[in-house]
Amino acid sequence: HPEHQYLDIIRHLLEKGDKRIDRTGVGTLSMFGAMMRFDLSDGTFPVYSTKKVFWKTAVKEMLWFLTGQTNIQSLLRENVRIWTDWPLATYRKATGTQISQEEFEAKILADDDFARQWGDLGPVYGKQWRRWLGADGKEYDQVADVIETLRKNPSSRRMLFHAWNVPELGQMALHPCHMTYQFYAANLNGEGQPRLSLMVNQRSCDIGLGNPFNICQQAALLAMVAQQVDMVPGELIWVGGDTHLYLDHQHLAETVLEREPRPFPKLRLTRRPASIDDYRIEDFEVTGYDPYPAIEAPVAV
Ligand code: UFP
Repeated sequence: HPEHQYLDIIRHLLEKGDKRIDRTGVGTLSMFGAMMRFDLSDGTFPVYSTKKVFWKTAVKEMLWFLTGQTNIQSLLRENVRIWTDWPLATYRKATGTQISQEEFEAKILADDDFARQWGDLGPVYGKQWRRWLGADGKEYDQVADVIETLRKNPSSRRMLFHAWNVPELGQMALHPCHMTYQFYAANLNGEGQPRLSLMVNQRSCDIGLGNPFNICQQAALLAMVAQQVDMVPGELIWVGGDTHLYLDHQHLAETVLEREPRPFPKLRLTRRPASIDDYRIEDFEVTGYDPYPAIEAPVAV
């Protein structure tokens, strides 16, 4: 089962991970250089089964990246709360108040001025993917450029988008973790549709909470881009730099290792939207997802 790739990384971290204090102060068991490959050509959607993954939230985050937005207000409207911790911490520090997450989110939703002042994450993924500001003053839509190249010159070796915009790193709530998305099309002259693969380079990976999310949202992206360029999904190849287990996620690690993976679900896009900008969560039909129970674990901020 391909999910054993994930479990093997977790086992390796528990047994041989390098124990260190990290930026968040929580501490991790860490390794450098990990890889997983998922064959998606039969419609497989790699949502791990050994703990329940809230794949809709992950796909909604991917759709939000694609809009180019960077304010949590639009995420909260979709009931996605995964980015709140960072602006909340900034707000608490700046004002010296102990406002609750619920109260803070309610204010972001209700008050546009408040959202503008406190809800923006800085130039994170969406901004860099869709509106990278060049030194020439122009904005570059890297996602549209990749799609155009896939249509016009699919054997190109230059089909990628990148979020590591050096001069803007300091303004981001979090430096990009999943950094580069590189595409590769095969079977361009054979029978049947070309196969589109995606390799993601993730410089830093929280294996307990981040990775299960990242893998399925990256598979969702591959499905959308493939559909837009009339190809079928091939492989998702995931490469991790500093791949780590937070020390307060050891219960999560031990629990998933006790569970035998169940078959991955299938993904079908129920319609063909006009462009990469027109997908909605309702377009993702996932069947056969039968996970073990979710495992609560704290996010390191
Ligand atoms: N992280 C992920 N995936 C993500 C994301 C963050 O694993 O999509 F946004 C984790 C990795 C790391 C932390 O534990 O967030 C970022 O911290 P740092 O910038 O110090 O690497």
